[in-house]
Amino acid sequence: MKINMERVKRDINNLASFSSTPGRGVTRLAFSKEDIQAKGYLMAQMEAAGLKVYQDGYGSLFGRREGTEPGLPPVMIGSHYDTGIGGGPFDGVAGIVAGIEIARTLNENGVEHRYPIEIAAFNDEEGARFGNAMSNTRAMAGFLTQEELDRTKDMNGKPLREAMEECGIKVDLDKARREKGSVKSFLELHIEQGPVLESAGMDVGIVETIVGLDRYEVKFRGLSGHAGTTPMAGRKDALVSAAKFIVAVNEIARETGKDAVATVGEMSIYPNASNVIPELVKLSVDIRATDSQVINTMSEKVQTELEKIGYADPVEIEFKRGVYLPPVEMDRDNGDLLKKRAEEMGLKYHVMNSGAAHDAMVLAAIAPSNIIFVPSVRGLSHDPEEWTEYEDLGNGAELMLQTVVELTK
Ligand code: HGY
Ligand code: MN
Ligand code: MN
Repeated sequence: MKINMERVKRDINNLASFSSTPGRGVTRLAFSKEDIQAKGYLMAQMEAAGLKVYQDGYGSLFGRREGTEPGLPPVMIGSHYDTGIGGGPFDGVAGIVAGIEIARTLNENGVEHRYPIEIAAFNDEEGARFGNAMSNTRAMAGFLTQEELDRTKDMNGKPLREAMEECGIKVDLDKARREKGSVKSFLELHIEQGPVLESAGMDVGIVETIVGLDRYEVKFRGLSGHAGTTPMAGRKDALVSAAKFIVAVNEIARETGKDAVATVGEMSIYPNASNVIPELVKLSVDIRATDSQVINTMSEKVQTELEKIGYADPVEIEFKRGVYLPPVEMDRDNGDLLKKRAEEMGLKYHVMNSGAAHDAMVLAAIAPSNIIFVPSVRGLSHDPEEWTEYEDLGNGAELMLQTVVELTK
């Protein structure tokens, strides 16, 4: 039984074409035109693979290959199909494409299994448009509330609920929610998005812990004014205060050490004109570590820094938490199964943590969840140069296939 990598390559290339920044990486923001195109493509591939296709109350897409005992909870394999801005062709979709290819391979070999298999295509994992993250899987695990849904807007003020309805999704959180035990296991094949596997010469990674993630939005409000006629004394320059904060965030992570990281990745300036003193600056803060205590300490220091700047500078500061996800341990038993299968396949595997957040960290709340990493060339991701050799992706998909056959017996 062998995965057909030509079909995988075809799907990855077709999906990469659904991008709003052609020639500058893949940009497929949640609930955008490109999202609708990609979702339609995945639906068609699932149907062509003989899967029973359905959507849940949050618009997540599933393709079900029935088991001989349909009443049993499914083994679910999948990932997300949205991207960040100017991302690469593999982040997320590689796990969905591999899942659909596994279904085709099982069909071609006439393989039956007791437990049903469901291929899952989740949206809005990146949070690149609405500033949240893992919305679809948080809805599935019951973590996403009506309140969050109602207050969430994109950078142009478009409400999330409205953007979803324009994509034909009438949100029903009750119908999205799955209870603990309703999924036997969740497996996600994902690119590593870092340099570890490539530099260690490893074929696959088996993830033990996924970092926790604490995301904030901060607003600095000063006073616009003429750049030429306004004396320096008495200016209320929002960007100067924001700049002090950005440097401080970087310093806090550096002095924390261990695997602590903090990033200000998104920023908007109003009115953003060369001859006007900046009135309003909005920016994102992304704090991560594998130890929740380290995350909390960094978040506290960030808030203290804001208080100091607010006290010293004549600007108003608003600080709003976007999403908090604690660090998550992957399932040990299925992790051991992955190691055993990898050894039998002669694959060199590396047990490691994930510095990137993933849908598996949310679904771990309702099902034993695990991630298989495949190497990223030069460790690059969230970048148009993101690349994974198809031979490496094939190893990950074969390992996934062998493990799914075992888990669905
Ligand atoms: O941000 C992350 O870690 C993931 O790539 N969404
Ligand atoms: Mn991803
Ligand atoms: Mn990503």
